[in-house]
Amino acid sequence: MNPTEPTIQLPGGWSTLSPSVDWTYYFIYWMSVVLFVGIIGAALYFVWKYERSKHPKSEPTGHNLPLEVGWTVAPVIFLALIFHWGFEQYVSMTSPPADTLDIRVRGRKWSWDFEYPNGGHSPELHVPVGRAVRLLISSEDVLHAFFIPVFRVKRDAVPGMYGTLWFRATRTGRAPFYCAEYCGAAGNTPAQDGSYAGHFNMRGEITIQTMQEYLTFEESLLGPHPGESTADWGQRMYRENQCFTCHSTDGTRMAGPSWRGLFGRQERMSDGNGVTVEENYLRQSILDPSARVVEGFQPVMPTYRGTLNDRQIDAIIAYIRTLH
Ligand code: HEC
Ligand SMILES: [Cu+2]
Repeated sequence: MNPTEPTIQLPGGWSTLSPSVDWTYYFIYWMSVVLFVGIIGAALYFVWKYERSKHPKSEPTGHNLPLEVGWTVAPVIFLALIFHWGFEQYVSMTSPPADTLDIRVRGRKWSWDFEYPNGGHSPELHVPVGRAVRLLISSEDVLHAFFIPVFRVKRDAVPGMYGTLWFRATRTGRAPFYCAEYCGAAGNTPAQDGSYAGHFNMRGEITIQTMQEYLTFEESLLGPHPGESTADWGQRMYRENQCFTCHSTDGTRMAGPSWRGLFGRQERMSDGNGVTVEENYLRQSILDPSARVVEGFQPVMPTYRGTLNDRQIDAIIAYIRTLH
């Protein structure tokens, strides 16, 4: 289905849902225009034509059955049609196809966080063109609503439950999204950097791109932040992947060995062999933890194969090297 051009009333329609939504909208709109002009026009005409002073002796003529049946049945047919289209569209809007690409959308005062299938987070929303995308929407505080006008989709973000919506974009480009539920403001006092915070901050632009570009973006989320050194990125991986629940960096013994002074250390494995800790050993410990178990510890570490990619493992090793 082709994208549609913007009009005075509606932005361009960029999803497979938009043509039928727009058709229903314009049908109701033009029906209202015709009825408004017709009814008000007829009323004015009759006021003029049947003015009391022109017909001083006239009496009411009683019923006109065909006319009354007609003006009851005709609107009922139109309303039934509108209901039918609306219901049909509601059903297709709420039943995504089976193979959607799922992105988590979290609203909070006053920003959105998008979490991609590979676990990467970003304040930016990128989606591939032509692929069915499902948004899983939730809120961390108050009511928000996620609204993408070009796709003709909107969904409340309700604390304590998930809302979903789906769409299939029909063209690439950038288009605005909004929070469509007033969610408060921080008051009239600007923050230290001079900015005001509130509901109006929860708008942004969705980027619709080819699958290749989208995958590149998604992959980049797993890399270092701009300006972050490899070791700092590794430290962030240590936090984000919760390695800290078993590994300290200050020498404290937890469920796993501390990372302090780990690099270059001589260690004894539970099979009695000795190891000097270097890159290949660390890499194997992360991808295949039960291959060589440090003496005195239980083999409880999960594998991070498929969770951490090569660059992330390099970054963690760079971080470990800084822990003397
Ligand atoms: C559930 C607890 C647990 C978590 C979570 C955990 N580990 Fe471990 N880790 C262990 C244990 C126990 C050992 C020692 C036994 C072994 O070698 O398997 C260990 C050993 C290691 C070693 C070898 C240490 C040495 O002294 O030789 C490395 C490197 C390591 N883990 C990296 C990581 C990284 C990176 C993460 C996070 C991405 C992580 N671990 C998360 C429990 C954990
Ligand atoms: Cu909001």
